[in-house]
Formats: sequence, structure tokens, C-alpha cells
Amino acid sequence: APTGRRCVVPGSYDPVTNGHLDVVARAAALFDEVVVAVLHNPDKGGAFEVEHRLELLRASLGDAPGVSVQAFGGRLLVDVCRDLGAAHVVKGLRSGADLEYERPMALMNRHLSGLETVFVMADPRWQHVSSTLVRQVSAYGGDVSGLVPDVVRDALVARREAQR
Ligand code: COD
Repeated sequence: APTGRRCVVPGSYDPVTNGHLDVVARAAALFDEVVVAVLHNPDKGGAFEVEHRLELLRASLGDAPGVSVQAFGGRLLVDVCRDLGAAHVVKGLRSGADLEYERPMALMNRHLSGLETVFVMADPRWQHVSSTLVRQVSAYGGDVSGLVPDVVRDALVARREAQR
């Protein structure tokens, strides 16, 4: 394989979950370098500030070799990938609904710049895990231990306490 192959694993990461971490680890096994890119999803209202999402991602990823984390405000994924010299993005698929959501984005990104999307099937352990559900469960007092890294659980609990 050619050296220096880099991929981008994009998302909102609001907050990072064990499902995201699984996708990043699997991307790191496929590519030499992984850039975890925190992007803006115009369909979703933000919960955690971007700086906090980055901090939680960095704490969760530790110093995994070849993996870095960056935020890219209101920019197109294709432009971010071009600037980073990445020809591939890696995404996780949990369900048919994810496929239908991802299909037009993958085709649009390929149309715009030839950017290819590589899909990995979500691990069954994390198929029911989304940032949205994790935020909801935690906001109403549920325990999200085991679905997200402990630092993320603690941040969610702190947020809930602060909002009471
Ligand atoms: N198991 C496996 N994979 C998972 C899990 C899980 N439990 N949870 C999430 N994932 C995957 C998702 O399927 C997704 O592939 C990725 O992780 C990120 O998920 P989220 O929810 O953090 O992020 P999204 O879906 O809100 O991210 C959407 C983007 C920010 C990537 C998208 O809106 C985007 O590219 N925005 C930039 C602007 C742009 O280019 N828009 C045009 C796109 S054509």
C-alpha cells in the first residue's frame, strides 16, 4: 500500500460515544493517518461547545498513534479533505436509516471532488448508541456508563447538575 494514506472521520461528536471510538479505531487499522474532524451539521442544534467536544475527544482517544483531532467550523467536508490531502472519509453505519441518510452525502461528496466514503458496519454493541440518545438519557437522569467514555459520562452529569 502507498505510504502516508490519510483518512478523515467526520462527525458532530456532540458528544463522542463508544460507537464513534470504534469507528476511529477501525479507520486507524485501514489508514496510516486518521484525522477526526469535528464539523458542523446544519440539521442539528449544538449541545456541547466545540472546544469541549475536542477536549472530550482528545481525552477519550488518548495518544493513539496516527490519530489527531481538529475542528473545522462551517466548512464543506470536501474542502476540509482537500486541505488535509485525504481522498477518503470513513463513516459508521448502524442501520438502514443511517444508510439512507449517508447515501446522498456520499454521492454528493463524490460528485463535488471525487471524495470516496468508506463505510464500516457498526459493532452490534454500539448499534443503539447515538450522541442524541446519550444526551437525552443523561439529561433526564439515566446512566450512560458503558456507552460513552467515563470522561464523557462525567461531563454529562456535570452539565445536568449545572442545569438543575
Ligand atoms: N456506531 C457506529 N458509527 C456511529 C455510531 C455508532 N454507535 N454513532 C455514530 N456513528 C457514525 C455516524 O454514522 C456517522 O458516520 C459518524 O459516526 C458521525 O456521527 P455524528 O452523529 O457525530 O455526526 P453527524 O452524522 O451529525 O455528522 C454529519 C457531518 C458533520 C459529517 C455532515 O453534516 C457534514 O459533512 N457536514 C459538513 C458540511 C458539508 O460538507 N455538508 C455537505 C455534505 S454532502
